[in-house]
Amino acid sequence: MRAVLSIGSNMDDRVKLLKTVFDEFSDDIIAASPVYSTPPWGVEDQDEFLNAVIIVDVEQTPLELLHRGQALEQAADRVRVRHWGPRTLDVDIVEIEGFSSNTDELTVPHPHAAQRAFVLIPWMAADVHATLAGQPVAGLIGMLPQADIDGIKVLGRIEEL
Ligand code: PH2
Ligand code: MG
Ligand code: MG
Repeated sequence: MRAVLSIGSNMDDRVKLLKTVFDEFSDDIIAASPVYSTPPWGVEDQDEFLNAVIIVDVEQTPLELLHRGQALEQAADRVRVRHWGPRTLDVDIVEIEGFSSNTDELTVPHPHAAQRAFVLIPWMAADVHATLAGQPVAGLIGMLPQADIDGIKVLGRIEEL
């Protein structure tokens, strides 16, 4: 099963926390974006995030994959004081090939992905031909406010940080 994961951190040692995800999925990663510095979206009075997207191929069910991401969040001593607020580590399933879900536990495709430059820009860096619910990600990026795109800065590949 092929899945697209968006990962983010804006607390503590952000690079180290993102690395825990790259390490966990090292045998499963098909493609990975560089790491980006991104202005906080939604709740703006918080620190900048580091974000990346990884595309994985796993022999797991969607819920098993979700729980694997949640275990990483817990290992990062995840705190989430506010909805959309600061967090040590966030591992979100953006999309799973050939699968959709709308339950309390798992909503896939991710309901906000199309509006989030910090998801779409790394995603396109990992896969130029990416589509979200049938729409090319490149086209979705073109519909975002320019200011959202301008705020996003590439830092480099995780191995170099
Ligand atoms: N995650 C959020 C809310 N806002 N902003 C940025 N830049 N990056 C994120 O990963 C992020 C966010 C909720 O998960
Ligand atoms: Mg999130
Ligand atoms: Mg999340």
